[in-house]
Amino acid sequence: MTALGTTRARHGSRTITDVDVVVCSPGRNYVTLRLGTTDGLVGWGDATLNGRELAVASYLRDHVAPLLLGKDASRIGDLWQYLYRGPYWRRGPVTMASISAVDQALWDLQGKAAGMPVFQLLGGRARERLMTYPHATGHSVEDAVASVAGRLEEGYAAVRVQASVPGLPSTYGVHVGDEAYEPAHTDLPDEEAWSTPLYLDFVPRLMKRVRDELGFGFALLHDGHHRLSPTEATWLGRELEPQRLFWLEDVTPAEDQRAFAPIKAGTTTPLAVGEVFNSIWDCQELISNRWIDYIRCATTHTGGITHMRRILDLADLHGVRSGCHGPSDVSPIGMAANVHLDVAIPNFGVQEFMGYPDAAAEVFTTSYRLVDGHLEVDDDVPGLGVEVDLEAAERYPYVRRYLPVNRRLDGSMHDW
Ligand code: EZ4
Ligand code: CO
Repeated sequence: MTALGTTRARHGSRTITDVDVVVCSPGRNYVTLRLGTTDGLVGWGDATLNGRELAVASYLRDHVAPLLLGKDASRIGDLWQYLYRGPYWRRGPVTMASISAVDQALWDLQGKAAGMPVFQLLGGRARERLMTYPHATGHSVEDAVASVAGRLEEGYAAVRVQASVPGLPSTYGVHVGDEAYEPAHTDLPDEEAWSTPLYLDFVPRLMKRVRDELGFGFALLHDGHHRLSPTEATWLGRELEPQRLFWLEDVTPAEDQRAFAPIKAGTTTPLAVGEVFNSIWDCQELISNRWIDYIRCATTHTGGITHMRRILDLADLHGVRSGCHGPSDVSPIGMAANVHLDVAIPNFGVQEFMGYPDAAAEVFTTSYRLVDGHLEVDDDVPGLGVEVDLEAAERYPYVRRYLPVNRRLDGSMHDW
């Protein structure tokens, strides 16, 4: 029997013939999907879920790959619906990272088949370059200020700053030793310590020092990493108002959308959230009620380009701008997907770019690059513009790494 609307390939179309999942660790773990088609094209997608990489690899290998073989690679929207509605069990980070990788690989293939970069398929270039923010960190306020100053000298127009909270043995977002900051550590989770009073006492002083010494001529950002109650978050937002932040990120655990209503009503410090979101259902209230200013979803964790476009369009309707998550744990493929969207959408805000371990450049080569603190993408490289060297990937096998956990000073669990 022939089903209506079947996604089986028709004559002359591009059929998916190979589905491979590669997990490699050039400095940190990445989950990469490779799709091959009958016309000899290869598309790449990113499914990296920091600390849970193998669950996504299994979802793709064991449950998605059999569904893709023989399908028409040009039907991006229909395959998205097939993978989202098909399993009955919707959403969740593992499922949505898997769908993201497929969707990115299909857009990559579509661009390569058309001979165009993906941003052309998304409506074309809307800006020449992207305001991009890196991380500045320090073990003291002085070090943090110097770190911000160094980033400004490199040409960045926006900088996120985090510094060690005095009295705590370690702090989120601060480098350890001379190494660049990386959230996940080898083997079992590090245990970090947390004190809300110490944090709240410190951050306003830190941000004031940055403004006092370096002025107001750049966008200043800070990440609260989901640790405050709505009341504490409102207090922090108010304290920071004189420093005119570009945004205060993830002030409260993100699954409670309505928690943002009193924060937004209580402070004029702009709010950003969304790096842990998986779908539009995680942020539709936040956006449609204008409780946030920036939506932080990453293309890798939110259903790929197809679904991100939907979120970003909803955001544009409500005056919310983009600030795609761009840590080192979104692979250069996922970063390329962010960049192609950023270049094309009307409501771009800023792009995070944490940078990558040196070894990652042996595996991934991109058509976007950092120029004077701003990301730019080539006009003439088709698809997402990322090349993946599978022999290099083989030199860096998977290494178990977990994100830290966070305990209050009495030993009980807190949000990390
Ligand atoms: O902790 O990506 O804004 N950036 C962040 C990151 C996240 C990591 C988690 O895997 O919050 O540093
Ligand atoms: Co963050």
